[in-house]
Amino acid sequence: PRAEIAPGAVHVPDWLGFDAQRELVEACRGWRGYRSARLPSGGVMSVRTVCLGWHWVPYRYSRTIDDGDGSPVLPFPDWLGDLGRRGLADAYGVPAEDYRPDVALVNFYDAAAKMGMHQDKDERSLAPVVSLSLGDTCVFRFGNTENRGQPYTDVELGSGDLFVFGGASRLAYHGVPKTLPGTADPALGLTGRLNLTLRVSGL
Ligand code: MD3
Ligand code: FE
Repeated sequence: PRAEIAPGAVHVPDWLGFDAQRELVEACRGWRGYRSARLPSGGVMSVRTVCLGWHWVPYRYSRTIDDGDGSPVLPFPDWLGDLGRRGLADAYGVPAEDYRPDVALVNFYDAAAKMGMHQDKDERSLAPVVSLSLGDTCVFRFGNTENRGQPYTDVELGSGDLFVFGGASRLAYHGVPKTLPGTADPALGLTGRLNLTLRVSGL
């Protein structure tokens, strides 16, 4: 079952099987340095993020952890690029051998974390973004390209769900108003929610 929420925005529930989900949770646990990004406005994000390939600091990318100890950013593994290519091909139903994501933002949500409505426009490429969710279900809000408010559609994203955002949806406002604590399968060994977004930096 594959649902086109808007042109270029395709949701594939339960795309990753349970074993693959567990492996991905394990990989996310191995990446160190999750931190809450500080916004220039003074706010601190409630989501905790670790970056692979390029380091994201609102509102730019760099090769070093500029808001940390200045060390080089973790590498973006080949297997994760392969997973992103498979995701894009399955969601759009077309071959995607040219899709080469080089950044992953891995977001961890505890029971209280959320993400306000925003656009992803720090990438210099408008190639699609591939999103994978693990653990607790969340309410994902998919808006429009004009403003942060209505119209929007709320969609629940559960563990193993794939979502691809390309084409006319690439610059749509979106956010996560809440997670649903305690909805993860206990056998997954994850309290909270993880989301990986694979992107092409264009840098
Ligand atoms: C729609 N993450 O990291 S994933 C983000 O669940 C982000 O952690 C959310 O928004 C999360 O920037 C939502 C779904 C998503 C990701 C990228 C998009 C939706 C998108 C880019 C363009 C349009
Ligand atoms: Fe985003």
